Amino acid sequence: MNSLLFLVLPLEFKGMGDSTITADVEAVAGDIEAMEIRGAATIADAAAQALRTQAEESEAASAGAFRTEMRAAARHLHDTRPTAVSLPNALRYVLQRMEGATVSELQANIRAAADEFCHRLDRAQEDLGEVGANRLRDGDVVMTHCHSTDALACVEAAVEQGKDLSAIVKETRPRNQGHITAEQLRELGVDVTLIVDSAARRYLDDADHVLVGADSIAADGSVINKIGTSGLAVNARERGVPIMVAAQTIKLHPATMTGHTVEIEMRDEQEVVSDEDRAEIGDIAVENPAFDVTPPRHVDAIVTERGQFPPESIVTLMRELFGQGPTEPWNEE
Ligand code: RI2
Repeated sequence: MNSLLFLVLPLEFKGMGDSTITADVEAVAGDIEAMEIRGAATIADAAAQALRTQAEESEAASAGAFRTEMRAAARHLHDTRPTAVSLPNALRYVLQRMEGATVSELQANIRAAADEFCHRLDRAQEDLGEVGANRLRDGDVVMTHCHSTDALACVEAAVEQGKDLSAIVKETRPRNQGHITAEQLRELGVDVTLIVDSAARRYLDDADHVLVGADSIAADGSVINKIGTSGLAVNARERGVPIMVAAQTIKLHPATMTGHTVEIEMRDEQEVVSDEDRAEIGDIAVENPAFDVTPPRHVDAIVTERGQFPPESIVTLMRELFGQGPTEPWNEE
C-alpha cells in the first residue's frame, strides 16, 4: 500500500462547519483523486485507514462533535472518485460501527472497525485468488486489461499451485496501467507479451481467458471496469474466449438494487493529449471516460471470495450482503 497513508502530517485542515478534517484525510483524498492511490481494493483500504487516523487524531470535545467530524471526513473521501463503489462500501463499514457514549469509546470502535475491514479485504483477495485459480489450467494464456490486484491474485494462486501461465497484457491507454500488470506478472514468473490496445483482437486467438478486475458490479451483473473492457469482451465473445472478472464483494454496488445507475468518472483531457499536441491539432473536443460498462451477456464468470457466480445471479449475493439497498451514514444527522 502507498506509504503516504501512514505519514502523520502536522497540519490540520478546517473542514465544513464545525468539523475538522485532518491533513492525513486531505492527503489520502488528494492521492485517490490524482490516482496516486488507485485500484478499487487499494482505495477501500486507504479510505478505511484514513478514517482510523481521523479518529485517532481527533480532538473533539464531545461524542456528538466526534461523530460530526467523522462524517465530514467520510464525505470528503467519498467525493474523490464516483465510480469505484469500494470507497463508499469501506466508509459505510467503518461508520456503521461508530458506537459509544464517549469519544474514547468511539475512537476504539472506529480503530477496531478499520482494522477488521482491512484484514477482511486482504483475506477476501486471497480467497478470491484460490477460486479464480481453479479456472486456470497449466499452460494457459490469459489476456489482461488495466491493472487489478484481484485479477493478479488469481494468477498468483495458480502459479503457487504449480501452473505455468503466460500473459498477453494490453497496455491500457490513457495511463498505461498495463505496464504495472506486466511488471507484476513478470515478477510472478509469468511469460509476458505487451501489446497496444488496438492489437487485442489479433491476439485473442492465442488466449485461453480474458481476465479483468472491476471497479463496480451492478445488480444485473453488468461489470464497470477500465475503459476498453467492454470492447475487449465483445471481441472475446466473438472469438469464443471466456471472460472472467475477478471482483471481491466490496465491488458490488448496492444502490443498483434500487434502480440507481453507476456514474462513470470523466477524467482530465491531459491524460489523453498534451496541451502542446492539442494546440497543434487545433480546436477539438477531447473526452476521457475512465470506465465503461460490460453487459452481463458478455461475461462468463464473476469470481469473488464467496465463490464463482454467473453475472445474472450476482444479485442474490448482493441481497444477502446488503439487504435491499445501501445506507449513507456520512450524510446522517
Ligand atoms: P483492484 C482499476 O481502476 C481498474 O479498472 C481495475 O480493474 C480496478 O481498478 C480494480 O482494481 P483505477 O482505480 O481492486 O486504476 O482489483 O482507475 O486492484
